[in-house]
Amino acid sequence: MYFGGCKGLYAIVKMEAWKFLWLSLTLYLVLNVAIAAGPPTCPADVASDCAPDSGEWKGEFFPGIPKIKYEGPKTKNHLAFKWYNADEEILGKKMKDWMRFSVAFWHTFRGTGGDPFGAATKMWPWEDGTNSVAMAKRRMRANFEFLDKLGVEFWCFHDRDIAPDGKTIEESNANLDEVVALAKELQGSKIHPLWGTAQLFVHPRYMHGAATSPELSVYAYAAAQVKKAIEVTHYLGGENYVFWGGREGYQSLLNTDMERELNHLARFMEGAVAYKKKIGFNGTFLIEPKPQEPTKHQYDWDAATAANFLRKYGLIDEFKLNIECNHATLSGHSCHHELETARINGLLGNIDANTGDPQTGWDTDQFLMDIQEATLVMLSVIKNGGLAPGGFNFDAKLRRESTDVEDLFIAHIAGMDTLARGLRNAAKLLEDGSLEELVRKRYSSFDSELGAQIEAGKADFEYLEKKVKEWGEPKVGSAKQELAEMIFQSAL
Ligand code: XLS
Ligand code: NI
Ligand code: NI
Repeated sequence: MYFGGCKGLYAIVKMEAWKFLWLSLTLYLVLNVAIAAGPPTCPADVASDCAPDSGEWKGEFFPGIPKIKYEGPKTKNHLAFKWYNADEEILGKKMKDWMRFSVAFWHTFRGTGGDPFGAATKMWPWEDGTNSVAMAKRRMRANFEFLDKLGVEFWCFHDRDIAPDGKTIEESNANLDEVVALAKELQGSKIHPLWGTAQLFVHPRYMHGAATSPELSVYAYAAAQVKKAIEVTHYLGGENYVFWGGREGYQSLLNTDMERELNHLARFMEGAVAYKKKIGFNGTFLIEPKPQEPTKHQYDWDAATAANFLRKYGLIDEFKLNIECNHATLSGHSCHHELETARINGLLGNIDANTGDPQTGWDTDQFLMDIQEATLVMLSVIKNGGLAPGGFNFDAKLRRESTDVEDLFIAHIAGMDTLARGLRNAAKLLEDGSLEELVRKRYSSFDSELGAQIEAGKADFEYLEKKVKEWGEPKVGSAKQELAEMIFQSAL
């Protein structure tokens, strides 16, 4: 403003030298104060070093990124939704209510791109390289700006990714309380956790397991940690609580008492249920099956194994399952298979939305970008009547080689669009009805009187033998698999 026009310049030239110097100095000071008082922002570019220390920072973390809006399939804007239109109704329900998307704090804000062979590739501009409480709080602010810009109302966390571990459990709990208090403030009334969980796999004390550790003091420590994690999830208004047993399993059966470990695991779950009821937490408890990694064999191998565990120990009414697509494929199933197994057992509670790589044998946690897979996933979700109080948690991370801050947005947008597209396709298929009709026809012989008797458990083997003698050799029809695939493809 001062040097804004020709008039201003002319006046300065006419000024005496000392006055000019004095004016420049004042101006310099005024500008400096003004800059220091404004909220610092962080250019969305990893090369910028704008976080030299871990002081609290309330500026903008993603200054170049607008609020993400729906622009429709034709848009060329990669920072817009093409298929996910939050308030649009599909089969009588808003898209956002079908999806209930959630950002996974650990991948999005703690993921470094490091792998077993290489160092971190991502050092986000707001990170100062420490694991301090101040840094944790700053990161929490980044999380809420991210959620707000993406238009997502849920987030998921492990206790130890949001706040640093302390030297004692009291110190760890105090750290967690400090960060959680800020999260509660930043959440406002619209945002809350889809679920919380305890990280029972990073610390060396858990190397033999947590609830299944042969060491009693570790079992107790895990119980204390889960107790606290349930408390903070409850405090933040979390709708679910997850148990993923990454170290609950064995490396060798020669040194393992599997029966005793499984009994301990069941006691642990009973303890958690009792505590949840005691404090009035109404969120759903979810078990997240995974067959292996990091442990060679994990007890919650897949949906059917987890269901059997819950039934055996009388816990089936207290839990549902959190199905992760990448875990499904690791267990030799498709994601669709795991979702259907959970659904028909009344256990489909939540989905960890990700996918693996067919050529890589581990949990690569990629964003789900396959429209066909998304359509199959959404067929199960619609048949389940939605997932609420569960939803879709993006347990997915950027590739090691994706290092721009905007990639965090692009990945989530593409993941949300893919599932939204899956929802649209699945709705089309169900409205069209031919696939369901094909399945119905395939079983139509059971729609007879005898079929009803069999299904009701009222046809004994002697009676069935009599019918076989009367009918002779059965006539078996076509499965129509290719027709089913053709119908399915036509909806994509
Ligand atoms: C790891 C799991 C983990 C859980 C939460 O493979 O997916 O991230 O979702 O502990
Ligand atoms: Ni997961
Ligand atoms: Ni996983």
